[in-house]
This record gives sequence, structure tokens and C-alpha cells, in this order.
Amino acid sequence: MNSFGHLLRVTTFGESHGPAIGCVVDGCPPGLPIAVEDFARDLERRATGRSRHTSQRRETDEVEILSGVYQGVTTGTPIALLIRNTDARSKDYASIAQQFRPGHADYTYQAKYGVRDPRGGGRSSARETTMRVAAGVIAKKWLAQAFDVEVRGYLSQLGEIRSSRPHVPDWNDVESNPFFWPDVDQVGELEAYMDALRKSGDSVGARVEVVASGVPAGWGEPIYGKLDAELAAALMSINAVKGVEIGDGFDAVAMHGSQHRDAMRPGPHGLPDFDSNHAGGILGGISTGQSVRCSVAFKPTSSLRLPVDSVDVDGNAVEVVTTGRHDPCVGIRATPICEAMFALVLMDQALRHRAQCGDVKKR
Ligand code: EPS
Repeated sequence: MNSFGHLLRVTTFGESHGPAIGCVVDGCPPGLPIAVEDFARDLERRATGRSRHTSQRRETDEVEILSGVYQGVTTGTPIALLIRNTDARSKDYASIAQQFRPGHADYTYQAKYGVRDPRGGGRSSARETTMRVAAGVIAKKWLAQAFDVEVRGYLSQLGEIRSSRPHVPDWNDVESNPFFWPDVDQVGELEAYMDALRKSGDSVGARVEVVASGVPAGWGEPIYGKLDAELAAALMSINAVKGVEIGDGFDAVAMHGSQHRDAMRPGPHGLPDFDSNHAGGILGGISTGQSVRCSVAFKPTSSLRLPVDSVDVDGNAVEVVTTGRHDPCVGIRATPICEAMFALVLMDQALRHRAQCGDVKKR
């Protein structure tokens, strides 16, 4: 299960401290202009070492296009992308290679496979998310060109600090700070919070919002291929994600039906206008034509220099201390990863909709 998607199928491979990481994107329609320069911006947005609030590992994250692109456009054949690892420091992991770091995948990988690559967390490392973002660049570009769909995200909560959670933030504000935070007046508070957290050696969770605009009505499949179910699965597959909400999500529990249902009235071009979007732009697993909205919860990073009780591979009690270059909050650079997974699911659903219902007359 290193692959996901149906008509657009993405496979990632590689370990954090191996020679390279990569992905294969299969099913992209031909004729989409793609160049190495297209990947730079989103990879930079996700990368470590771009502010003092993330891991200080410094990877160049230069994409090599190995296949599927000829004379600047996709050919319809599998697109293989490769990024070489250039700044792995495996000695940081020597002392914990035989120990299980609590909160990590160390124990579960060992229990499942009986063997694991402990260097940098191996395959379970957030390094793998680089290739999701690279694949997502292709999906974002196709969605924008074919449908004017835009997938964008921001951070709405860092530990106890909350932003206003606007439905449509000022995206220039979001991109103007290292947190992807929509309320620029709060950035100083976030900086001070993270500086204190880093000094304490602890970590914290975060919440990312993702909004897709321009999605037409009709994407998503009943019953087992619901758009919301596939978004939740894709977002939940990101390292450290522990919760996904669609639209108002868990707030719906305390709402009344009269409040939650989104009233409709006649709108322009024969399409309905909705008074609100509590549903997050999805009804019956199918897009309504409104913005599609998700909210994603990230747990606090488990790699801490604060000692913690654990066991080693032989079952002995040990005290684990993690050194190295870790993120005090993985959520800070998770916005582009969430956008990428969202865009990949949307593109797959768009292709599936076109395949089955491409000749259904618009009413
Ligand atoms: C990570 C631990 C750190 C991060 C890494 C994710 O790895 P290392 O100890 O090898 O520096 O730097 O993030 C990346 C390298 C990346 O590109 O995202 C982890 O345990 O998930």
C-alpha cells in the first residue's frame, strides 16, 4: 500500500536516509506542460530548514523528471520523479536504533515486519511527504488548467493559539509568514510561543484548514468512493495526522438540522445558490459546486530531547532521549502536504467523473 488513487494513481518510494526518494504518477492526461521549475515553490513551502521553527536538516529538494514528459508536456505515460537525499545525518540515530521511540512508528514497524530502517525513521519519516507534494504539483496544475480549481490551505491553530478560521483568508497574508497563518497580527505571538517551546524541548500539535474553490457539482462517487471518505483517507495518511473534519465536522454534533442544512435558492446560470456551507461542499459523497473544506489535526511531534520511558528490541526497560534535527511542530510545514493530498484526490475524482458521466447533459 504505497500507492493510492484509481484513474490517477500515485506511488511513492524511498526512505529518509536512503540515497533518494521518489514517486510515480500514473494516469495524468497528455499535454499538460510540466517542467522541473514547477515543483520548486511547493517543495520550498514544505521543506525543513526554511525558518528556525522547523527541523534544521537542509535538503536541496531538486526534482529530476525521469519519465512521462517529452518536449515540456506530459505524454500520458507514467511520470517518475526523483529527489536525492543530500543531508541525512544517520549517526543521530545510532544510539536509538535498538530502542522504540514512544509515539513513533518504530515499534509497530518492528512488530509488523520484524525488521526496519531506523535511520531518520526510514519509510515512516515525514521526508516521504516531499514526494506527495511533488505529485500534488501535477494535480494542482491540471485542476487549475482544466477547471480553474484552486486548492489552498492555512494553519488555524498552533497549540492553544487559534486564528479566526476564515472561510476565505487573504492568501497573501497566509504566504507572508512561516506558519501559513491568516492573521498576520498574531505572528509575533506565534514566534514567541515557538521559541519558548523549542527551549523547553517539548512539541505541540496544530490544525490545518484546506479549501478547494471552483470544484463543479458532481465529483465524488456513491457509495464507497465518496469524495469526503477519500479526502479523509488521503489526509489521514499524512504522518502525525490524528483527525480530519469535513465542513463543520465534529461541531455538527451540537447543531440542529435546521441550522446545519444549507438552504438553497435560485442562482445565476440555472445553478443553485447556497446560504451557507456547513456540509463542506459535499452531499452524499458528491461535490455540490461550493468550496470543499477540510480541517486536519496534527499530533505533537514525538521526537523530543526530554527523556521518556520505553523498551528496547529485546524487551528491556530503557530511557529514550532523541537528539537530532526535529520539528517542534510538524503542523507548521504541513499546509502544502494537505493541499497536495487534497488536489490528488480531486484530480482522481475528476477523471473518474469524466470517464463515467462525461456525456451526461448539464441541467
Ligand atoms: C523527521 C525527522 C527529521 C526531519 C524529517 C522528518 O529527520 P532527520 O533526523 O533525518 O533530520 O528532518 O524531515 C525531513 C527530512 C523532511 O524533508 O521533511 C521525522 O521523524 O519524521
